[in-house]
Amino acid sequence: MELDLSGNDIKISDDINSWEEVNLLYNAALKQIQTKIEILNEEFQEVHRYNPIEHVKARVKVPESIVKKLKRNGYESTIENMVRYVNDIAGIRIICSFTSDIYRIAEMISNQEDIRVLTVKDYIMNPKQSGYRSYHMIVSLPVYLSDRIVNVKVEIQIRTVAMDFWASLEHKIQYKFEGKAPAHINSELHECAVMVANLDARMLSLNEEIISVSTEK
Ligand code: 0O2
Repeated sequence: MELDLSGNDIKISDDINSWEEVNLLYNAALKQIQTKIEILNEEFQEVHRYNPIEHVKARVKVPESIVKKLKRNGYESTIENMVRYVNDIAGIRIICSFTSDIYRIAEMISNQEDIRVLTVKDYIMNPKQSGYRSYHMIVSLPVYLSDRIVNVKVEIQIRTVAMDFWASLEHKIQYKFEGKAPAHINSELHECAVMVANLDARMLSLNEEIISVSTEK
């Protein structure tokens, strides 16, 4: 039997009706995707003598945050609504050194045969109004249980170390001010985001120069 927790065509059987079940499935999906990313990174290291990934963080969203998100979007707190409307119950964040690594990693993930890319949001090409930059993908992948296969959604955020530094500070500030930070702080944060984008571009071009010198030798 194959169940689909990945799109609009959701068939939630009677046996997926508890948070524990949902938690198990999303944790399993995260473990699988983490292993895939580790393998891709090791293969890349083997072939190109270079690690595109600095580190990876994974988490299952806590029930309180899921309920808050549902409420914010006007949905009742049911298991069905969680699975249907909350795309980031399972979230993984991949941190790399250079902007070019982001697209390389995204492509390697999309090329995996059992991963289906549902949506892509490129906040690097199109930064958010806040200045936020990152590459987001919602993917689905099959989790194999003893009696069935369940397709589970995972949100993947890919960003550079510098983008991550900015995003975590901005997140802390917005949390502190409950999303209503004073205008001068928001504008300072926006300026910092532009500086981060420039820094990323300069570091990338420096790295490309280093690579071209070492391949000439
Ligand atoms: P948390 O606590 O990080 O989990 P969707 O999730 O697709 O239903 P949305 O908002 O359209 O809703 O998705 P989007 O734009 O892809 O953003 C999802 C996540 O990206 C957020 O999760 C944040 O982690 C991050 N993010 C988006 N915008 C910003 C920003 O301006 N600043 C920072 N620091 N992070 C951002 P959550 O659910 O908001 O929260």
